[in-house]
Amino acid sequence: MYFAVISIFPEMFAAISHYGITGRAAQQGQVVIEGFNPRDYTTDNYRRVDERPYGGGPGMVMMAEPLAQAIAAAKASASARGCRTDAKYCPVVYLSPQGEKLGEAKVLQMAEFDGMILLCGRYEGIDERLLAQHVDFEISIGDYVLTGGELPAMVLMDSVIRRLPGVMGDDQSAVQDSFVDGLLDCPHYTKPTVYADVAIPEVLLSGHHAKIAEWRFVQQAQRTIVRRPDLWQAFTPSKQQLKWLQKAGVALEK
Ligand code: 9D3
Repeated sequence: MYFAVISIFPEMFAAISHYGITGRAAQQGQVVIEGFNPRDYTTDNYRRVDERPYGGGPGMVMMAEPLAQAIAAAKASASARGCRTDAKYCPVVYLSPQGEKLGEAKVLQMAEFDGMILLCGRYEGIDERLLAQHVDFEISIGDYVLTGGELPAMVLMDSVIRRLPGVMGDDQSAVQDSFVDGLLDCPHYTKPTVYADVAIPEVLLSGHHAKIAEWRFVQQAQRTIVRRPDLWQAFTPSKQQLKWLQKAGVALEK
């Protein structure tokens, strides 16, 4: 999968290109991450990418032209790398507080693209005419205020890259995780068996795989009920899970 990032701080993306599972995916060529700095597409001596807003007010606004040039360069590179540049296959995505809030369903959809061009804003925002002409959709990562779109772009890339076939070490379907099955994760324990005078739950040492699966599911359910009643509301237990919940005395009325 191809990622172009349009950012005045392209060096920030070392965090995702060089470390951990995403770093390995980049090294192995499963993903290509390429930065385009709008400053490189300016024509003035100061390499200005921002200007004062028409109508007044605080802060600065990113100018359209350098961003348009950077997007054009990104599309040319995407094409040269065999990525179809149609919005259907390689959309321009603006990371924006006004965007649709990112969730695992959207991540899974986005993992189907050939690539994407991620537009990262700084300052107060971007000239609306650039957005209207070039942006296919907008994504927010949540309702809190950040200083720019780079960290949200990396959050999006990380969540998409780990859904690509062959990126996670083991069989992906075998990797149990929160949100995929709609519940929070169970607690995890490793060596030593006693730490700070606290022993691990005995069932985990039993070697009884069915009992362990049951214990883990009940833990997931209990945590989800307390911490994320919204997720519990949307969860439909299987027959087996219903039996486990009844046995554990977990109330089912929602
Ligand atoms: C005065 C109005 N500004 C501050 C409230 C608006 C504003 C502009 C630019 C707020 C944040 C930003 C920078 N943030 C992003 O570019 C951003 C973001 C975020 O701040 N939170 C969650 N998701 C995202 S995606 C991009």
